[in-house]
Amino acid sequence: MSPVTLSFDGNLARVMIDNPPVNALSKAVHVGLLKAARTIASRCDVTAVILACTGRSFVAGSDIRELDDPQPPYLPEVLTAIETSRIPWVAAIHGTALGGGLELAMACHGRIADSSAAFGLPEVTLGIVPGAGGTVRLPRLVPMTQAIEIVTGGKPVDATSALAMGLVDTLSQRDLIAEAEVLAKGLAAEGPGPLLLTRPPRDVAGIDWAKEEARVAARFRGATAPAEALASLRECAELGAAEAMARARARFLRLSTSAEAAALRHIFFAERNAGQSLRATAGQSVDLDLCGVIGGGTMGAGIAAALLLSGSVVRLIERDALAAEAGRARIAAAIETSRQRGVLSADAAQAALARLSVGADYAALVACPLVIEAVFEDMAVKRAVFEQLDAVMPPDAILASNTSYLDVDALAAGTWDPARVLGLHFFSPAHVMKLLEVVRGARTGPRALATAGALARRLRKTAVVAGVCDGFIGNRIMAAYRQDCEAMLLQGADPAEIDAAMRGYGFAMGLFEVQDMSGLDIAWARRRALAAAGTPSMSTISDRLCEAGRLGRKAGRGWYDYEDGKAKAAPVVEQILAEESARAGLVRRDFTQVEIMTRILRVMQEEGAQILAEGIAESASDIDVVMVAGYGFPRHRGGPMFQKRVTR
Ligand code: T1G
Repeated sequence: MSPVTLSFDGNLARVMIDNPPVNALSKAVHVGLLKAARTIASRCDVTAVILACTGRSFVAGSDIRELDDPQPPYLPEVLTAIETSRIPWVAAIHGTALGGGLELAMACHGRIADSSAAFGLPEVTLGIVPGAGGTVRLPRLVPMTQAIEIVTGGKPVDATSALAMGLVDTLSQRDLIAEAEVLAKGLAAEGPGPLLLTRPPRDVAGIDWAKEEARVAARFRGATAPAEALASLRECAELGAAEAMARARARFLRLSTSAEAAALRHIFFAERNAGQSLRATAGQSVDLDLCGVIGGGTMGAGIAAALLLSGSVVRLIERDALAAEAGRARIAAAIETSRQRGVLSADAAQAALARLSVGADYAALVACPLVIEAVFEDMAVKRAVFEQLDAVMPPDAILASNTSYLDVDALAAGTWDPARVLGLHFFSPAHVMKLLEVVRGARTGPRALATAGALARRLRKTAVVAGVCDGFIGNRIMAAYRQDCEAMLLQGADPAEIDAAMRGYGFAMGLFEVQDMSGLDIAWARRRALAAAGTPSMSTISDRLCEAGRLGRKAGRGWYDYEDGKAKAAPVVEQILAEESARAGLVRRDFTQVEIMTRILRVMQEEGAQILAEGIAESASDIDVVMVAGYGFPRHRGGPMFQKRVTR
């Protein structure tokens, strides 16, 4: 059964694509569209064509699964058949028109959209460039500066913006298909008009391409696709349409087989496959319209803000009224930054805050089907919270801890029903970061797991299931490579060399820059607590820095000295490294960037393999999702386990 159907209503042809879940352009859709175009071309009674999609959206792009083995007929052939039709085609767009879907719409002679539609060319997020004329047709519809942002940024634009820039002809007011038919009949009456490709690109005269190239390179450090996409746009401005199309297609085919494209396709599906076990669980989620949060510090406030932004009513409990009000202020600030970033309107922000109540009495939580604690990261403190919860909460409430490494089984063991206890490890800022580690305790039940899955979907987060161990998945891998980096410091490397190697690989910041930014004292306090509990954890160098008051950027000195906000090599640190190397009996030697990064990757991969072997992670791709979404691993590298697979 073809995913493309053709029907006739008088002299109007209707071409419908029905290829769930997102009407991706598969080979079968190409075949169906080509067949429909040829049938329509053979009919002398047809005067206009409507192209639309069933389901939730217009075409969301080529089927990504077919990109590494494309089969004819290829999309450009389909688009040419439509574009050169003597009968006008009108695309009726709802939902999203992305990638090949927008290229398909631009090959039509007219475009109408409903006001909720979004339009984009996200190919660069997959390590490729538009492969079916997007970089040649788009600048003939919209000004080049806007085409540059859409193509190199990969982000969608909304319907209002699309209308304003000329990407669509009109927005439907009531009935998209009926109004599309009116537009089509109007085009039929006017005649087909000049082909889009015969028009010049818009507003290219003032473009400083060298400046654009520098800007794109700086903005998308390490990734090649955005720069390649800009090159296609420049060719559109400087060459004829046919030559520019041919070059863009060649560039698309070359990039489709690149390591970067393979990595980005991997992580695209890895993110969508993560947390599958949460969807598969037989349990039933609790209602998330009312949630409780305990602790209004950075994490608690971020979690409360995320819940409020999702539409939930939130009850925040702190140790006293003063702390509760401080928590409210933090939550208000988080929602205000979301408003300033355009995530929500001023009215919606006000309504969100109106759904928040704060206090110091656990009794206020009784009606909450889910309570998330985010108090100080100390087992005794958290145990006390769970004891209080156990005393007041009804038996079917789910109790979650935001702990980032503590033993969730130990917390659960202190409650009368461990099945309702699990970990929900958010990443700061919790209302922004997409990753959520769902820590499944040995006795966590299906309702708790189903609730975690529903919560992740509600908050539009990517949930990864982790078993209980010190650090779960991400923090455990980070602890492993941090330990090896400090070993390299003793063997002769310096912090700047290690940070440079990581930046060169594509990390936004290196390990020691990150530590200085977040503060060395947090890990120091944990090491001292572990030592006091009889499980010392080595980090001699870092301990000496903290003892010397070198707590990081906030103290003006850490691994680096800071002057006017700029990091400089610190002679004190070099002295400490020399002393500690001597104390360890090591002769310091030089390290190359390749050796540093190879070693960091190997340690990540070995720890990841151990995490898999212990059943802490459900798949290697889940580990990649955690490291990319939560620990800065460069997305265009796909993750440490993907790198292990491709560089065997
Ligand atoms: N191909 C194949 N499957 C896709 C897909 C695609 N393009 N897009 C989504 N899916 C699947 C996804 O794996 C999931 O499957 C389900 O649809 C729902 O997706 C020639 C070459 C459209 C904004 O990059 O951005 O066109 O897990 O969970 O959150 O120049 O999907 O249910 O089995 O993400 O509502 C360009 C990618 C391709 C768009 C919807 N297009 N997709 O988000 O649902 S390259 C893209 C998205 C191209 C041309 C080039 C999002 C979405 P399952 P979801 P969502």
